[in-house]
Parts: sequence; C-alpha cells; structure tokens
Amino acid sequence: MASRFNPQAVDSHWQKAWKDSQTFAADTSSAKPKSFVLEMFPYPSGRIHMGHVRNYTMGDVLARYRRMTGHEVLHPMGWDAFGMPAENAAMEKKVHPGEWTRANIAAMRSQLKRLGFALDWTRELATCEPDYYGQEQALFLDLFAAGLVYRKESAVNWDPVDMTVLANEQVIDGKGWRSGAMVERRKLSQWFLKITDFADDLLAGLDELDQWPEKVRLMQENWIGKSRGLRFRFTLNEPITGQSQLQVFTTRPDTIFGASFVAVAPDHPLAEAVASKDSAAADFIAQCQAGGTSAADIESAEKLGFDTGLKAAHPFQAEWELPVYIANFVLMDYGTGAVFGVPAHDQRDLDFARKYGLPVRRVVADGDETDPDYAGDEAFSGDGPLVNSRFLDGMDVESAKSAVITRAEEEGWGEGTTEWRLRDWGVSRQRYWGTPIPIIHCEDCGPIGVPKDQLPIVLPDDIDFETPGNPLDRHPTWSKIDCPECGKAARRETDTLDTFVDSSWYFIRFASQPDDQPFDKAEAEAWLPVGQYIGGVEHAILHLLYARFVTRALNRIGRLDVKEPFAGLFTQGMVTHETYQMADGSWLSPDEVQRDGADWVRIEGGEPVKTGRIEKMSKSKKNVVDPDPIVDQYGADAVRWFMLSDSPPERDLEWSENGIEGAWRFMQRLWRLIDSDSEASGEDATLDRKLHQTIAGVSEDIEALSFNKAVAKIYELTNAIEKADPSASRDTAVHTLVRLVAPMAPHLAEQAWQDMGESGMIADADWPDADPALLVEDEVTIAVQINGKLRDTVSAAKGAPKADLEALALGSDKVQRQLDGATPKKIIVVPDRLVNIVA
Ligand code: ANZ
Ligand code: ZN
Repeated sequence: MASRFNPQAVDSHWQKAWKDSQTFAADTSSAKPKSFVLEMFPYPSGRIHMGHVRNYTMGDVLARYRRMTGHEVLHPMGWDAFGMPAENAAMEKKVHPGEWTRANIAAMRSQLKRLGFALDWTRELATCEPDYYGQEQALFLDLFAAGLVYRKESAVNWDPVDMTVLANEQVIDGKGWRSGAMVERRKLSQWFLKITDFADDLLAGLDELDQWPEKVRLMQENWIGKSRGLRFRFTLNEPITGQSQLQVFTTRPDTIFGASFVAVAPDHPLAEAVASKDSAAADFIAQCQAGGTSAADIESAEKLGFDTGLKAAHPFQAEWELPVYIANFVLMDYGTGAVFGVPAHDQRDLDFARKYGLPVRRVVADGDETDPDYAGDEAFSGDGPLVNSRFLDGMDVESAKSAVITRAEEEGWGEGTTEWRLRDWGVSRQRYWGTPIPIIHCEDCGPIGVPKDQLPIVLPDDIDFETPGNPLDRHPTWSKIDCPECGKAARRETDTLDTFVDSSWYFIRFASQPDDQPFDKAEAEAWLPVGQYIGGVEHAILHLLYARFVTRALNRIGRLDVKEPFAGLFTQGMVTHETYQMADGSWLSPDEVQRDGADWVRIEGGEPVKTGRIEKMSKSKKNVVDPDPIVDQYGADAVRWFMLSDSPPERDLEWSENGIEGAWRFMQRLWRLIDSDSEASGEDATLDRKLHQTIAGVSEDIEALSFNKAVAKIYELTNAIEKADPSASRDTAVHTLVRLVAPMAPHLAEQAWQDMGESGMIADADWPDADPALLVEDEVTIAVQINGKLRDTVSAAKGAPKADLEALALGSDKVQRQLDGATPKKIIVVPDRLVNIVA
C-alpha cells in the first residue's frame, strides 16, 4: 500500500469501476425499501460552479448512506436545458442554441463525473430533447382535455423597436435590454394553467410537509396569499354607460371611514367609457401603458392619477362624496380592478393623496396618536383600536373588519369574500428555445390540441437569429399545417412553454421513462414522492409551487396517486469567497492575487489590492473559484470533504485555500491510519465505546443532513484511533472508519477497502451498526457540594453504591480543605448525580 494517497490515480480508477458495474443504476423491481434522493437539476450554462459542487455533494452523501443502510436508491441527474441564455448566445455568438446547450451539457457532465457522484446516469435527461419535451406536450394535452388549460388576453412587455415581446428580466429600468427603447404594455392572447383551482389544497398541504423548512412553507403560504376581503358597490353620482354602481375590492373594510378617493385601473370599463368622451383621459391611459408588466415595475413607478370628475357616495353616508380617479397602480386583473384609497393606512394611497391634495384621515390609532388629521409621510398599517370611525370606534382591526362585512351583507351593498393572491400560471413565451405548445389554430374549429400520434412537435433547426422577435413566428413553413379536424389550412401555435413547466415534472420522468408515454403510473409511484429534495432557496416559491401543482393536476386526472412531490426539502447555503479590488475599483479574481505579509498584491505587477467583503461567488465580482483545477490538484474527495466540513449545510460556506488544504491533509491522515493496520490482538474498551458512539452519532447526523457535525465526529474518532495502542479493537476501528467516511470520501474509501483485503466494493458494503450496549456511558460525573455549594466533581462508575460515592467525596482534597477538620453533620447522596455534605 502506498504511503501517500494519490487521487490522480485512484479517482478515475473507481469512477470507471462504478460505471462498468453499473453500481448506481436504480432497480425499480428491487425488494429493498426505496429511497429517492434528488438535487435540483442544473441549467447547462457551461461550467459547474462551487454551488453545484456543494449541492450535489450533500445529496451524494445521503444517497450513498442510504445504499449502505439497505435501500434501493434512485439518485439521477439531468439538465434544465431550455431557456433564454441559449438564445442570447445564438444572437451574440452566432451559434445554434441546441449546439451551444449540448456542448455545455457535455462539458458539465464530465466535470460532474470527476467528482465521483453516485448517480444513475442511465436515466440522464435533457429537457431540450424531443424525447423529453414531446412527452411534456402529451401531458399538456391531457391537462388541456381536462379543462386545466385555457386561453386569455394578458399583458406582455412589448419592445417597439425590436418588435418583440420581452421577458420581465429583459426589461431594465423600463427599457428593452437590446434596443434601449421604452417598453410598452400590450395585450396578447396567452395560455394559462389553472393553478388557482388548487389554491386551497396547495395551502392545506403545507401543514403536512413537516420535513420542509418552516421558512419555505411560510413563503409558499404568503405567495398563495389567502385573505378575507369585502367586495362592495359604490353608487356613482351619474351613470356611465348605463352603470350607476362601481364595485371595489378591499382587504381592509375596517378602514372605510378613512376613505378619501376611489380609483379604477386604466383598462377598467369605466376608464374606457370616460376615455371615449374625454381625450385627456385617453391620453392618460395611453401613458399608463408604457413601462414593464412585472409587479416590481408597477410598484416602483410614480403614482399617477386622472380625476374623472365622477363622484362615489360613501356607503355609510350618501352625502359624503369621494372623487373617482383612473390610477396607474390599480391592476385590472386583481380583485375587481377598482379600489377605495385610505391614505393614512396605505403607503401607496398616501403618496397618491399627497400628490393630488386629498384628505388624509386617521382611523386606526397608532399608540397614543388618534388625531383625525394625519400630517406624516409614512402610512400606519399596524393594528390598534379604531378611531374617528363611528360604530367601529374602540374595536381592533379584525373585529372592525367583521363588523363592516356584516353590515354590508345585512344592508345588501357588499359581500365578504375569500381572496387569493395566487394567479393562474401564464405559460406562453414568445421565444424559440422552449417546448412548442401543441396546439393548432383553425379559423373554423378554434384552437385544438395536436393529435397525440403527431407528437413530438419538434423545433425546427433552420432558424434565423439575426432579426429580433420570435423565430418560430417568422419561420417560412413551420407553422403551416392543416387542421386535424376539418382539413382546412391552419396555423401552429408558435409560443413555447415557460421553462418552469419543464422542471415541474422532471422528477416523475426520472422515476419512469417509457418511450410511449410521459411515465408509467406504477413505476413512478414505486419511487415517488422524492424522499429528500435539495436545492437553493431561490427556488423556494415558484419552482416548488409549480411542481406541487402539476403533481396535483396529474393526480386529479388519474395519472398519479401521489399529490405531494417532495416529502423532504432542504435548502442549502451559498458558497462565498472574499473579493479583491484594485485602487481603480476593478475586480481581480483569486488566482490573480497573492499575499504579501499581511497585505494582498496583484501577482502581475505587484500593485496593492484591497480585500473586499465575502460574497456569493459571482462572475461580476470575479470571486469565482472553478472546481476543475481544484479537483486536479487535490482530488475529488478533498473537495467533497471541504464542502461538507466547514459550516452547517444551511449556512453559507466561505471557500478558502486553507480550508481545502486542511481537507487534503485530513485525507492523507486517514490514509496513513489505514496503512497502519497492525493485525494486533487484545481489546481496547475505551476505543470500542468511542467507535460505537461515533457510528451512532454519524448515522444520526447524516439522516439530519448535519454533515458538518458528522465530520466533526469523524475527526474525534480519528484522533482517538491515532492515540490508541495497537489492538484488535484498533484494527476494527480503522476498518469501520473507512465505512463511515465512504459516503463523503468514496474514492479513498474504495481504495482502502480493497487494500485492506475486504471483498466487493465499499459502495455496496453495509453501514456499520452501533452496539447499543456500548453507547451507554459507564462513567458518571458526581457533583460534590458542601452546604449546597459546588466544591468539586469526581468520576465514579455508573450505579456505584452510596457508601462508595460518600467515600469518594470525602476523599477529595478540595473538600478536605473546605471542611478544615470539621466533622460533617449529615451527608446526602443522590446516586449517579451528587453528594451534598452538610457541615
Ligand atoms: C382599502 C385599503 C385600506 C386597502 C388600507 C389596503 C390598506 P392584498 O392585501 O395584497 O390582497 N387593491 C385591491 N384591488 C386592487 C387592484 N386591482 N390593484 C391595486 N390594488 C388593489 O391587497 C388588497 C388591497 O390592495 C385592497 O385593500 C386594496 O386596497 C388594494 F389601509 O382597500 B385596500
Ligand atoms: Zn378546422
């Protein structure tokens, strides 16, 4: 056995051995209990980064541990391969999105393979391949047939120069990212999935997800946003297009006596009616259409209004008239598209009221402050007793809400409602690199689903990326098709699906991937739900919600019995690194700098370098460390070890040269220890106990994903073995230690296992069992008190008789010094705990 661990030789040897024997291929027909371990699949951007390495290492440790504890494990990998970066690359580098994506996948796959992950590569999938997205089209058609897909007009970001629809992230400060033109809001007919049908169930289901972080459940709850509200009607002073009532929606009916205006959305029928007679109103509405469609764009835009001259009568006092505005911050597709404004208690309304000189009336007391005229510039949205509100005075906000709803219902001018923040999921994207929506538009038959025997609808390859806009729309022939029902010339849908659709069912396809359907029910259910899902907290809302929705939708149409896709969820912290900056503010990467005493300098040129904050690795700050050269230098196991050892997995991990070197040194220490296998005889009871406590502790820590704690226990055991004299116990401890580190440092463990003469691969070996008899401490610490004050502690055998403990306590030097010759009056002994001497 070589005395130095040489990962350059060992890593690739074992990676090949695992591959040749298909060690990690999951067998659905296995009788063992099944365990589905999944990390969020990566977007093929081109390179694996340290965040991936950390994420996949955690999942890998769990997957390998589960195998060793007798489970049949499914641990797959694939690629979330559609999306805009590929189209941007096509435009910038003149390379086809498919070519760019597939090259990236190849590069990242070989990077991942070098880390020795226990992955079932036979199930690898990429969402951009027809064998995946064709099955997604089949699922879409099933949901369409079940009435869970519909079409409606909805606003998009329109770039008037590039003549194209922009995604929200392509709108920067209200301007198109390429053209720099002011973006307009336009209406387009788009496809929606009925996630709101499941709002109640998605909310209720959160209660049962007890292996999810509380924080993520809360984020989902807020996103779904169930609230109680009131819809009610204001009577207008003059009817407009025959309507004398205007319906509004509020979640704060308690504030009704603080109302100072009513406002409608620019695309509300009332606004349109006013505009048809008043060109100033029409101009104002046109002005509102500029700017992005995202909630953030609307939130940050200046609050603008147009006074229609109409008046609305207060529901509790008809002579109290409120002006009716058209306002840019009111959205047509929320509530009723009309609101009443309460400036003292809503910041938006306050900004608006200050701008247009409207009254600001306080109706909820803020501590001692009850003055009806509010002069400040911060709205108070907290709780407090109602004031200046007639019959509501003195009530808290909740009771006042109920009181107003009750009155509205009794008097017939409004109804209490349950409102959801959750909207239906708009899945149409006017882009090329995505799943084509399998719909055909016929003038006579309307939109109809593509017959399933025509799937997959494959993306055309001959695409021109020179002109902006949706290439599918411009393609000369692709969209031309005859109507499958009447045979008339018709047109294919040229929108593609939001890439979140691709990632909302990939875990099912991992579990079962037949050629002729999206998945086989029984086979998928053999694995689902995913036992442990691991990924970044940036996906805590949308991805997880969409996956939960799609699973429920498949359940409703009878394709699956499970409803929740992920039983356990873990969100890991980020990998961070110090940043380095030159005097002129430009960033330097870690390999461009070096230490000079206590300072840092640029390697080339020697200029002084300022070290900046520790931040998430990012290209813009150049503080990225590429895994490849690190693996070259230290081997996969040291990298994996460092990823696990330094911080709790939910916290950020700071990448450091010292850290990786420490991990490397520990690999060498382990190796030397294994090399010291002595074939000695004799027992070492202390070491036996330490070993079994470590087995129990490491098992518990891995189950809880507390990898850093498991690592700390392995360090302790290693120290204990190093200090112990040769014995049979010591040899057992070394052999067992190899099994304990196998999930974390699998290459070293395989090599050691073989060199120690064990048979088979350690990946297939059993996890060691902890002997319960050795887990009990048989030494206890006894507190020795004099007159109730702690004076000393002594160790004694567990269960030692009272007389022995008394003798031990009196034998203590400290106790004798304190007693100073006095005879104790009484001695109280609590077995295994304490001795109190009364003097
Ligand atoms: C009066 C009021 C007083 C309101 C107050 C808030 C605070 P959430 O809770 O997020 O659901 N609103 C209603 N429909 C709207 C629309 N289409 N566009 C913009 N704003 C709209 O928000 C509900 C509140 O948002 C409603 O309650 C309404 O303003 C406003 F102190 O009514 B509130
Ligand atoms: Zn037709």
